[in-house]
Amino acid sequence: MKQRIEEVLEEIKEFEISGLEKAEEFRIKYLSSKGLIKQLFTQLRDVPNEQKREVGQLLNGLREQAQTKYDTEKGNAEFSEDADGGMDLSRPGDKIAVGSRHPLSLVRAEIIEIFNRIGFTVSEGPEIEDDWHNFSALNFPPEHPARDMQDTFFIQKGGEGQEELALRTHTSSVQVRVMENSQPPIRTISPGRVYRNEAISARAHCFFHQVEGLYIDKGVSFADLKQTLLHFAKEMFGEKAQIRLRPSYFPFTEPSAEVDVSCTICNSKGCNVCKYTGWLEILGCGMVDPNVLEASNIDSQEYSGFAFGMGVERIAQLKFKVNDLRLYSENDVRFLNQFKSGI
Ligand code: 2NL
Repeated sequence: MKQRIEEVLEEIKEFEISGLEKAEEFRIKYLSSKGLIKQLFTQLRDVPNEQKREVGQLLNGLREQAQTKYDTEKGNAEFSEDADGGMDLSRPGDKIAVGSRHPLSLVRAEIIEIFNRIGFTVSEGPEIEDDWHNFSALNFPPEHPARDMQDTFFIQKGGEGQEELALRTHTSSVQVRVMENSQPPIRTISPGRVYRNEAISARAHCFFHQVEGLYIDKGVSFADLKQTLLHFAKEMFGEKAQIRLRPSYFPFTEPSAEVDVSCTICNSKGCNVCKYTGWLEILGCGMVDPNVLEASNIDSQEYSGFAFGMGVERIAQLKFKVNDLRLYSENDVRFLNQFKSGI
């Protein structure tokens, strides 16, 4: 019996396991319930009692060796089959989902590029503003409705020794800072998020995105404003685009106008987007009120300027035919995935 165990031990040592099939062959031959080692254990019954202990120990050692060899070699075989034979190297890789740029980012970038090309730089500023930069410096009278809780998100009511702070309602506040910190010529646009205290619906939201423009120098005229905006409309909506100006009112400009672009959807023939007028409103503008220049220490006798402000959502709506403002901030991938261009 001892000799038989020695022989099997030798056999096991010499057995070459070169792959998963061989490993299974080894397991069946030595380690399975009908395998050699199990048989030897059965024969332990016939071993004389005084040898039982010694032979039993030898058998246990044999089983342990076989099991260790099997575990190690099987592991090795699995590893090497994974690394080559088990893999189809010609299979295409897994598709990685690539995100897309948000339509508002695409349109904002396009607006910025158009104005960069004609010499406007970008200026940015805080979203939390004081009364001066958001209202007073822009010629808002003390009782103007925009200063009301209903229209503006106040975040700190000005008590004794405390400044009143609000979420900015337009990015003109950034341009006030530019005027305060530099002298003309000034040619700048300020893109950014602005806030209004409004109920959310398809046509209104409590925040939206603006790009405002400001040009101050000697002799800047309303004709310069008109031509700059016509250039913008053609760059943004195509060479055929036309604009028209309607008189309007803003506290910070005089005279003021609202600007329509010819309907790009029906070529001004009339459709339900332009409500059969042939025109779509895109922005507000005007000549900077002398009071606004003076409030920021710019001599209104020497300098004049124009300014305009547009909603990025509105421009994107016309470019991409978006019919509900809420789509911009809901992050529905069925909406966002439609804007794969520009990457
Ligand atoms: C609109 C109208 C406008 C301005 C913004 C402006 C800025 C300064 C001085 C004077 Cl610092 N004006 N900005 C002027 C006219 C209109 O925006 O409807 N925006 C969505």
